[in-house]
Amino acid sequence: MKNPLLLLLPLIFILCFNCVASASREISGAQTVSDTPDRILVNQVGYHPHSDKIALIRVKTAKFEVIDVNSGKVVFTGKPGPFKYWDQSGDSVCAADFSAVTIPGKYQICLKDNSVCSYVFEIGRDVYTDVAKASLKAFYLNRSGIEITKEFGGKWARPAGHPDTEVIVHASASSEKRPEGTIISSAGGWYDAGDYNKYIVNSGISTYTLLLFCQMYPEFCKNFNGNIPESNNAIPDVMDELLVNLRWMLTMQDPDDGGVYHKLTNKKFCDFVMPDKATDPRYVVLKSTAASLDFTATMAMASRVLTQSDSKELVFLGKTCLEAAQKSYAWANANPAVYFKNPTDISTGAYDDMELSDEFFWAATELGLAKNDMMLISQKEIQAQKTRVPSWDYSGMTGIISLSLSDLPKATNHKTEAQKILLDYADMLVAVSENSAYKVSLDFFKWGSNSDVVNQALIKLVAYKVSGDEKYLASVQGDVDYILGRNATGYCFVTGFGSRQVMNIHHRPSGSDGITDPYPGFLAGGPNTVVLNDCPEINRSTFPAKSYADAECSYSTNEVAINWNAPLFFVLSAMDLHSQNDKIK
Ligand code: 9MR
Repeated sequence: MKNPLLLLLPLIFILCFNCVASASREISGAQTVSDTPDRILVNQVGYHPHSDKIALIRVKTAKFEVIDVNSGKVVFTGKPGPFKYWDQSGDSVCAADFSAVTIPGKYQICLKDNSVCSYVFEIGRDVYTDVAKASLKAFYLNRSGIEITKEFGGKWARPAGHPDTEVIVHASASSEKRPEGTIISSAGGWYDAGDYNKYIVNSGISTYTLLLFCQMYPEFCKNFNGNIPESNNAIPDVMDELLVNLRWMLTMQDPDDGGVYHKLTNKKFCDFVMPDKATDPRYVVLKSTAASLDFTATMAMASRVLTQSDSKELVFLGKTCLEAAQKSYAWANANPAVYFKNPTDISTGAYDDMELSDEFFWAATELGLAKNDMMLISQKEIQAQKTRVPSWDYSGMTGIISLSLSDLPKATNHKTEAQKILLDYADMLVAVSENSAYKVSLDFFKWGSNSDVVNQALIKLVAYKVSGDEKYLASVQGDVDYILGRNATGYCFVTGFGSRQVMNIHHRPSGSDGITDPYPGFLAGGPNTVVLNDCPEINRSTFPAKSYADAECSYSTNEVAINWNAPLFFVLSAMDLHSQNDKIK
């Protein structure tokens, strides 16, 4: 168990969030300052030399100073903008623009003769490299069925758990050739989140996001070293990592009829124990329309990306993926309304979705692009998609992204239509962030709100790729700043990074390994008011943007998940690349 005092921290944080703490402390390399960093919110990891740099100040002040912590010298003095209220956080902040500071180094922002100072942050070219690498390494750390070695997992090394070579066909998934109780093998893949189950719907969007990254930034992928067991093979590490899950997904298709099991799961969520100690039986549950469609789209996208590879093995796998996609698509069309609902004896995550027109659109789009057959989708269907961020229950936007980036001559008209939708949406997101007190596009806090922030950033990065307009990058910077500390809670939301770190994620291995530090590189779900009573002892804020608890019990705000880390990796790496090239095109 972790230090029990740590469990009290969230409570202390919530009680003291708005109070004035004034104890003095020494920051290494800096002069003694008051412990008041919550009053100046910064990106705690840092900024690229030429990016926009905006801190948020919560106290009234005529000026702010940027101090080089090594020399103690003031390198910039500025005047904050006007106070702006945010109804989501219930407080007002003013913007302190210090973009003029471009020399790499370590800095703090201070007010009033250093009586109030921010956390120390860095300005540097590779400032996101480590956090981007950690966010991909998190997938390795969450791999199912393999040992995490000391060489690649460091102090988070652990024995293998969940071999999933003997998985039981649940009654809901029973078919003629695979009746209830049949044993199948479905090994590998990633654990979904803080639980040890594996869900096709969520795997689909997560794997697609990493495939999209490989498609958009092939050169970056070639040079990227993720320090995973496969790093020495000829395949880029990002691809190696996503192949772990793609190969598992293939095992979830019933070879007899092409339908795809919705999930591989225990009957109920297990206790907080390490993977090798979690030995309850595992089941594949109901073949669903949503799983079959998301599987179709992901496999079709994989076939497009893999067949571009120099590796014969991957080209062959790409063909296998396309065949699998065609079979699952046929199954979904023959079974268009098998909506998932947990059977009465199963209570793990449902990923249940009653609106599947967007999944049908996505599957048809990806299959059309993979087969060079655009007859599968109409302009009308493209126009019918909602402008919402990609999510496990909304696939319209993933289809729009794929069409926007297509080079197929036959898809020219579809592409024009899709790009228009995408750019209009991205423009709307930019406008919201420009007007927002906290400089983000997020204005609605769902479960996993942090993933909405990084998915909004992903949309802007696609818009930048399509248009070359730099305004999108400035807005992405605001999203990255938010995730890394410039948010209403004051936490850096990626484990292992920042000055105010998330310590108690709802993640079974992190909670049961006896190590104080959580597994690094994971994005915490983030504030929301969807569920307020997950920790009976903690009264969370009723303001959505502050309704967060760094407590293990807070599954609704402090869990981690593969569909949240995939866009995190995407965005941090794209920004890292931006600093190397100064342009992401
Ligand atoms: O991310 C999912 C969120 O959108 C839903 O509102 C929530 C409740 O159904 O479930 C979340 O997904 C969880 C999944 O069901 C089980 N593994 C952990 C996921 C993250 O919390």
